[in-house]
Amino acid sequence: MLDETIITRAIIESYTKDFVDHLKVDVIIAGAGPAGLVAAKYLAQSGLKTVLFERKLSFGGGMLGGGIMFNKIVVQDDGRPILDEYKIKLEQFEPNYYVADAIETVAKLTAGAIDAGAKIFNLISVEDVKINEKMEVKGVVVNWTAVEMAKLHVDPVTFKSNCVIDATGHDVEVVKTVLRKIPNSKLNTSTGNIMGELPMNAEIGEKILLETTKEIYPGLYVAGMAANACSGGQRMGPIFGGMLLSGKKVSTLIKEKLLG
Ligand code: 48H
Repeated sequence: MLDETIITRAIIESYTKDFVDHLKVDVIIAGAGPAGLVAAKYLAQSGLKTVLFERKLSFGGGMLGGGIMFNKIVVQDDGRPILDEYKIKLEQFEPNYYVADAIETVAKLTAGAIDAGAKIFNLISVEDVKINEKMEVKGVVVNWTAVEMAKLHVDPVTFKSNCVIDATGHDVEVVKTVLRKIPNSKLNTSTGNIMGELPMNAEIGEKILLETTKEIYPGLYVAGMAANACSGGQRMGPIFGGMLLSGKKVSTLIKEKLLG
C-alpha cells in the first residue's frame, strides 16, 4: 500500500535539507542560461560549493528557443571545444560555423553542472543582494517566483556566499539592484554605471564579451549577456560560443580569487 503522506514527507524533507545545506556556499549564480550553467559546472568541478537560482521552471534561458523559435544554435571555432567536452553533437555548416540542437545543448549543459556537483534551484528569483560592512556583495536575497508574480508582500530569505555571479541576461538584474540600493556605488565600467548593450554586431559582440566578463562590483561578477549589457557590448543574436566562453572565463576569475 502506498502512503501519500510518506511521498509528501519525502519531498518536503529532502527539499528543505538541500535548501539548508546551501545557505552558505562559495559561489551563488543568478540565472540558469548558458553562461550561468557553464560557470556552475567549472566552479563545482574545482571543488567550490556552487548554487544556481533560476526564476523559471525551465533552464537554458534564451538558448532553449534558438533563433526565432527554430531551436538550433550556432557556435564558432572558439566555442567548439566547450561543446565537445559535454559531448554535444555538432554539424559543420560552413567553415567556422557549427550548428547544434538547442534542446540537447541545454539538457547537457544542465546535466554537466549537476554532475559536477552544483546545486540548481528553479522557481526562485534573486531579488536583492546581501552586503557586508564594507558594502561588498556577500550573498543574495531570494523569494519564490510565484510570490514575485502574484506581487504578494511576503518577506524573502538570504543565502550567503563569497562571490555572486549575475548571469541574468539582457536585464542584468542583480547589478541593477546594487546600483539602486547601495549609495554612491560605482561599477567597474568606463562610466561607473550600466552602459547598456549596443545593437547587433555578432563579430564584435562575441569578442568583446570576454573583456566585459569581470568583477563588476566588489564580490559581484557578470557573465553572458549581462556582461555586455553592463559594459556597452554589442548583441550578437543566436550565436552562443561567447556565452559558453564567458561562463568559463568567470569561473576562472573566481577560482583565481578563491583558490589562488
Ligand atoms: C533568478 C533570473 C533572474 C533573477 C533572470 O538570458 P539568458 O539565456 O542569459 P545568458 O547571458 O546566459 O545568455 C544570453 C542568451 O540567451 C541571449 O539572450 C543572447 C545570446 N542574446 C543575443 C541577442 O542578440 O539577443 O538566461 C538568463 C536566465 C534566464 O533563465 C532567466 O529566467 C534567469 O536568468 N533570471 N533567475 N533570479 N532575478 N533574472
